[in-house]
Formats: sequence, structure tokens, C-alpha cells
Amino acid sequence: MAKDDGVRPYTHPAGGWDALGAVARAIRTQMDVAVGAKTLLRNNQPVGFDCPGCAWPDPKHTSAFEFCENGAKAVTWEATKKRASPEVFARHTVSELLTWADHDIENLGRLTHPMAYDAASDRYVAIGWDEAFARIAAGLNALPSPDMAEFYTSGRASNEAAFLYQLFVRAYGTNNFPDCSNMCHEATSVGLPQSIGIGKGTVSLEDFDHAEAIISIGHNPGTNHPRMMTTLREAAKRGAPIVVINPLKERALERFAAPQSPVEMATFGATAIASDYLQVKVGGDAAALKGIMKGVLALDAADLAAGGAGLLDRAFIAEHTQGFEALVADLEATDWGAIEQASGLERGRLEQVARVYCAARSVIVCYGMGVTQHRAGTANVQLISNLLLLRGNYGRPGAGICPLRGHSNVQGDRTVGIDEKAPAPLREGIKRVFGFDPPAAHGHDAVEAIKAIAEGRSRAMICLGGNLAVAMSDPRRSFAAVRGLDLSVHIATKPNRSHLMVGKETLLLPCLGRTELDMQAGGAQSVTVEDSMSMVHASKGRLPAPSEHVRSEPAIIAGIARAVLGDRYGIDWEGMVADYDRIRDAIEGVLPAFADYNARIRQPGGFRLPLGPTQRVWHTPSGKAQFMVFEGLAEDPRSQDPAVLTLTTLRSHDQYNTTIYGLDDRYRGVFGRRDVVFLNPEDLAERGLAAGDRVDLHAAPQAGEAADPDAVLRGLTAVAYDIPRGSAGAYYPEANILIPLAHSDPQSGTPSYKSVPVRVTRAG
Ligand SMILES: Nc1nc2c(c(=O)[nH]1)N[C@H]1C(S)=C(S)[C@@H](COP(=O)(O)OP(=O)(O)OC[C@H]3O[C@@H](n4cnc5c(=O)[nH]c(N)nc54)[C@H](O)[C@@H]3O)O[C@H]1N2
Ligand SMILES: Nc1nc2c(c(=O)[nH]1)N[C@H]1C(S)=C(S)[C@@H](COP(=O)(O)OP(=O)(O)OC[C@H]3O[C@@H](n4cnc5c(=O)[nH]c(N)nc54)[C@H](O)[C@@H]3O)O[C@H]1N2
Ligand SMILES: [Mo]
Repeated sequence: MAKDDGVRPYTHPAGGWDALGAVARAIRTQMDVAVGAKTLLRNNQPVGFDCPGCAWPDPKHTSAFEFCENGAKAVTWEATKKRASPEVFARHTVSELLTWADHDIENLGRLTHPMAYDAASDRYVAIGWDEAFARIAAGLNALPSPDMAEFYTSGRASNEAAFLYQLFVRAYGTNNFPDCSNMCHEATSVGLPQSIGIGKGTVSLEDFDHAEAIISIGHNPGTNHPRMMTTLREAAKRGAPIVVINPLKERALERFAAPQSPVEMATFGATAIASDYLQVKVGGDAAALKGIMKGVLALDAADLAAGGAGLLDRAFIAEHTQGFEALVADLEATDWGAIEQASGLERGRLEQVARVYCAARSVIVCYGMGVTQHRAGTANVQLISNLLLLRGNYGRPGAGICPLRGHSNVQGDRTVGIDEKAPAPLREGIKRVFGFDPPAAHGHDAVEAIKAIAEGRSRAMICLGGNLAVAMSDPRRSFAAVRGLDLSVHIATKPNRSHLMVGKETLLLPCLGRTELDMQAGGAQSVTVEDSMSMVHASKGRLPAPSEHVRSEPAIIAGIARAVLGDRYGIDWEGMVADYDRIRDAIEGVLPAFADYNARIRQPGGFRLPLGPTQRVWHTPSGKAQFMVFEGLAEDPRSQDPAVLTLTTLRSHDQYNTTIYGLDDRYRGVFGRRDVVFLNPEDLAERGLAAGDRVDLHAAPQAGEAADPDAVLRGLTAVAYDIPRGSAGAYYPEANILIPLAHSDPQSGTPSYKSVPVRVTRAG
């Protein structure tokens, strides 16, 4: 091809010099270089701030600075010197800003003043904090029922902010807590409690040193959890097999050059990561997992026949589990032909994984959005747990389940009460400490919240961070819905597209980020967060606030609570905000797992919350771990019509969810653009298309649905890619237009962002 269309294979390992170069660029474009370098060194230090990049833990949160390209991007993007001040908003109407690209909207910089939308001038204008709180109180208190308001949380909020927020919302009177977790690891939060009695991962970082095999399914750590690469590299170096199940060959899972390793950097060397790379069809994981388990049962039977003791942990299964016979019956009833067809993987490859699994005394299975964001998301998670239970891979060193969580405190937010299901112990705790009965009825999750807003059943929405309308499936429906609200409030660091979907009264409230000094009446405050491995630790920023008008999230929530509730229930909002130790005392009072909270977060590395499965204690109704049967294989959107492809939606290397840092996806060989679709060369040829052609993607209706001719993503460039036949990939959030709101996992409500039926045509 003569013209450079920005698509060219990337031949280097992940990490390495290109990663260092990207950090230097991130600092240069956003910060003063000296401040940038100093700030990055305080990242994930005992006395520093927790990286807002991801929820992967640090080695005891005490080690030397761990290099992470995408952590650096997250930090520099927050600590930018750019300002979205009232003068900037005076220059641009909201209608004009709506025509901008997502990158350009956020790149206006940090919000500096509380602002309100002024319909007459179609602009955001600065207002005072008291005025903002009064307008929120007027809006919320005018609703006929508290259940007509939605309170969204994105997972960057600290434990302290999230706890105050849920306390305010429950005192106000609803459990409408849509949160980013509903679009992310809800399948884990719903599936694992049924399987093992808790909706969290069971492994610690130390367990990775003891694992004899690691299975990695549907996650892309080189981009989304880069610090995990240090752990995987160490495991690979000591010879632990790493089996990857992923439709795309993600470079970091093939080979990785550690920027910390002088030898790899100096020699342009790299470490091979995956010992086995299975390119499963998009949506084929349930079939693959059943195949692996069938393989395990066959190896066990052969061992018994040869006079061995068998390869299953029979003592564990007898003492600790229920449902084994039902699982075996289901696996026996599932035939290999169907498994090969649905997974796109040959029986021999899956049997090989079973051999690796059985040869290892202890195994960790890691997984991410490639597993959860499907209609069978909850079933997928439970199938992973079944596999682990077969050989007692819980509650011993080096074994367990490892969901890669999303936002840096999404797990902590849920722990301290952001939960639309309002668990009884939480409600009892609130009653004990604050003396009121919080509502018990289930509230709305994220999809239900958008539906309620669209149908006029909800009239107000407060968002503690995030970009809900853009992150949600079906933007046509969600954009129109939120534009009809009587009251929208966004507590945010930077402007984004959701803020431009203005309703009758729309307020933008600027908050501090993790990197900044949080000064309150009682002095400089720390907040706390819980990582993917249930470690709770403190985080303290040092940079000056972006403007004197910016407040901390706890202070903003307390301000809203005071204005809305007055003295209701005698809650001391101001006292708690003056000294966050008091918020933590309240958390400890409500949730006994946080005993000695303030003392324990002052220890280096913090503390770990109790996890039943690590002690082989199962908080399930039966008191045992449960083998969960999922009958059949995940429904294949292509079964109706073989011309349909299953599209998965992906994060590029240069984005944080809806935040687009830049237009490169280096490891996948895409530069300066995002308007591409990854297709198998034979699928292209079959449609008379070639690499470089411009194509449209059309949503394909599933059985019983009406076609929606306007659900089209137009003008993408086709990239011939190493992806299984019948599968395709495109970037999130652009591709959300192809996903109807109704397409979600019936058990967890998670939108099926990663199995989207589409048709590809030459661009019209
Ligand atoms: N830099 C950066 N870090 C982040 C984020 C970010 O956007 N940028 N987002 C944060 C958040 S909120 C989250 S939830 C996590 C997300 O982290 P990941 O879970 O890694 O999320 P995705 O990028 O969506 O990628 C999912 C992976 O699943 C694979 N996949 C797609 N479909 C399937 C399938 O059907 N089966 C299997 N087995 N695999 C599949 C894709 O090829 C890809 O490698 O990262 C967090 N960290
Ligand atoms: N098609 C498709 N859709 C998806 C996904 C997918 O894989 N495919 N992934 C889903 C997943 S896993 C998730 S988690 C959601 C993400 O959904 P959200 O969490 O709602 O979205 P983010 O893009 O992370 O939110 C970014 C915004 O958060 C604000 N922000 C940043 N830092 C802070 C802070 O410290 N405090 C406050 N108050 N605000 C802050 C900024 O204004 C920024 O613009 O998207 C989901 N949507
Ligand atoms: Mo997420």
C-alpha cells in the first residue's frame, strides 16, 4: 500500500523502550516535566498516593517505584496543567463542545469551579458551592419519591467518599446505586458468592510466587494492568506454564520486555510469557472451559484405571463441596463436537490445557472482561470456579481465582456499601451506628437506571465520577434518556461527553483527584482504597489543588447531604469531613471486617480484609463451595445466520475506558486512528472485501428481535487480523451504538459488550 493508513504490524515485545518513550510524551504534553517526574515517583509509595490507573496490588505497597506506562498516563492526565475554567466554557457553547472528539473534551483540562448549565446562552457558567447545593436539594426534595433519583458511582471514589455517599443516599431513602461495576465485574459479584461465598478474588500477590501454573482468560494486562506483567514475567522465568485463552494475540501475553530489567532493556531482549496460547472464538469460553474440565475428568479416569489415586482432589470435594455429580453429568452430556464448534478450539488443545492443569499442584486462574461481558458472563465465572474446585485449588498457597478488577477502587466501593441490593448486614450496621432503618428493597443497577430514566420513572441523577451515558450500551437511547432529566449532577475532575447531555438543571462540581493534597479543618487527609486482592491501604496526594474552588469528594457529598437532609438522623457530616478518621470509625462501626481501621491503615502496606475461601470457609447457604451447572454452551449469535459475526469491543493501549489519551494502539499495530475493525482474512475474502477497504458494521438482530436499521457504525477501515473466523473486534466506546440496552447477562445485568452480533458491508 502506497499511502500510510496507520496500520502496520508491531514487531517489538510489549514494554521496553517504546513504553519509556510513551511516558516521556505523556509528561511532556500534560505537565511541567520536573513536577511530572517527581509526582510519578510518589505513585504507590507507602507515603504517596494510590495509582488511579488500575486495581492491581503493589508488593506490600512499600516497594520502590514500579514502572508502568499506563499508570503514568493516568497520573499525568489527572495532574495536567490544563484548566477547563469558566473562561474556557464561556468561549464554547455546549452544542459546539458536543461536536468535539472525546479526547478533545477531556483535554480541556481540570474543572476549576462549580458550574451550572445556562440554557439561554447554551453554556456552563460558574456558580457558588452553596448555590449548587441548594439547587440539588430543591431538585431532590421535589421528587414524589426518593426512588425516582439515581446515584451513580464510578470506581475511582475512595472508601471514605463512597461510604459517605451511600450513607447520604440511604438516609435520603433509596437503593438506586447504579455503578461501573454493573458494566464490569458484576458477573463476579453475582457468580462467585453462589460458588464460593464471596464475590471477590481469593489470591494474594504472594500466591503468584507459589503457583505451578497460571491460566489467563480474557484480559489484556499489558495495557490494562501493566504492573501485573512483572508478576507474570517472574512466573514465566521460573518455568511456571502460563496458558492464555484469548481470541486476540495480545503482545504482552506473548512476550514482554521489563523496563525495570537493565539486561532486557540493554539487549533488546524479552521474556516469553504464554506457554500455550489458545485463540478461542469470541464468546466461546464456556465451551472451552467445559472442554478443559472434560479433559480433567478423562485424565482422572485414566489414572484410576492405571491403579493411581486419581487426579481429582476427592477429599476436598467430599468435605468442602456440593454439586459434583451434577457437574459430571452435565460434562458427560456435552459432546466434544459441540465444544469444538462453539469454542473454535480443537479437542487436543483443550486436553493439553487439562494436562497442564493436572500436572500443577496449585493453579491460579485470572480473568477479565473477555469473560464477564457476555450473556453467559456469570456462567463463565462459575465455570472457572468449577475447574478450580475439581483439584481443591482454593485455600492453599499458590491457588485460587483472580478476577482482574477495573477501576482502582471499584472493589472497595462495593465493600463499603455501593450496592443496589443493600445486604442485610450493611443495613443492620447502619441502623446500629446511625439509628435509622435504611431502605431494604433492591434499587436499580446501571442498565435498569438508564431504562428508568428513559421511561420517566427516574427524574434525577447524581454521578460520583464516570461517564455513564457514554460507557453504557446503546448511546442513542441513553443520551436521549439523560437529556430528559429534571436534575443532573456530575462530580468530576474533567469534563466529558456525559456532562454535555444536559437536562433541565445540570450541575458540574469539580473535585480533587488522588494526586492532590486534601486539606480539611482537621489537617491534611488520607483516603483509603481496596485493591483486587482485598488489601486496604492509605493514599495521600501532595500536589496543590487545581484551583482554590475545587473540593474533595467527601466534602462535596457532605455538602449535598446537609443541604438535602438538613439535620435528619443527626448525622455529623461536617465532623466526618473535618477528619476522615471519623468516617473510618463509622465504617468500622457498620462493617466489623474493618476493625481497628485507623490503626491498621497506618501500618505500611495496610491490611487484608477477610476472605472465607482462603481458610476454606464458604459463606454459601449450604456452607459448602458449590459446583454450579451451566447447561449447554453459551448461545451463539451466529447460529441464526452464518453471515453474522460476533464482535467484541476492546480498549486500545491509549485509553482509560471512555478517556481517550491518544489515537495509537501500539501493540495491535494501529497508529493515529481508532476507526478500524479487526477481521479474519478469510471472513474478509468471503465478503469480497480486502484489508484497507472501508466498511460499515450493522447490528444484527437476535431471535425474536426487530431489526434496527439505524444501529450502524459507519466508515471503518478493515484490518486483516489474527482473530478466529466468525469473530471481529472494534473499539469501545465507539462500537456501543451496536449494542441494544436489552443485550445483557440475565443473571448479573452486565451488558454483553463482548458478544455483539454484527453484519459487515462495504461502506455505503
Ligand atoms: N490503561 C488502562 N487500564 C485500565 C482500563 C483502561 O481502559 N485502560 N480500564 C480499567 C477497567 S474499568 C477494567 S474493567 C479493566 C479491563 O481490563 P481487561 O479485562 O483486560 O479489558 P478489555 O480491554 O476490555 O479486554 C479484554 C480482553 O479480553 C479479550 N476478549 C474479548 N472477547 C473475548 C472473549 O469472548 N473471550 C475471551 N477469552 N477473551 C476475550 C480481548 O482480546 C482483550 O484481550 O482494566 C482497567 N485498567
Ligand atoms: N462497549 C463497551 N462498553 C464498556 C466496556 C467495554 O469493555 N466495552 N467496559 C465497561 C466498564 S468495564 C466500565 S468500568 C465502564 C466505565 O464507565 P465509567 O467509570 O463511568 O467511565 P470512565 O471512562 O472511567 O469515567 C471517566 C471520567 O471520570 C471522571 N473522573 C476521573 N477521575 C475522577 C476522580 O478521581 N473523581 C471523580 N469524581 N471523577 C473522576 C472524569 O470526569 C472522566 O471523564 O464502561 C463500560 N462500558
Ligand atoms: Mo471496568
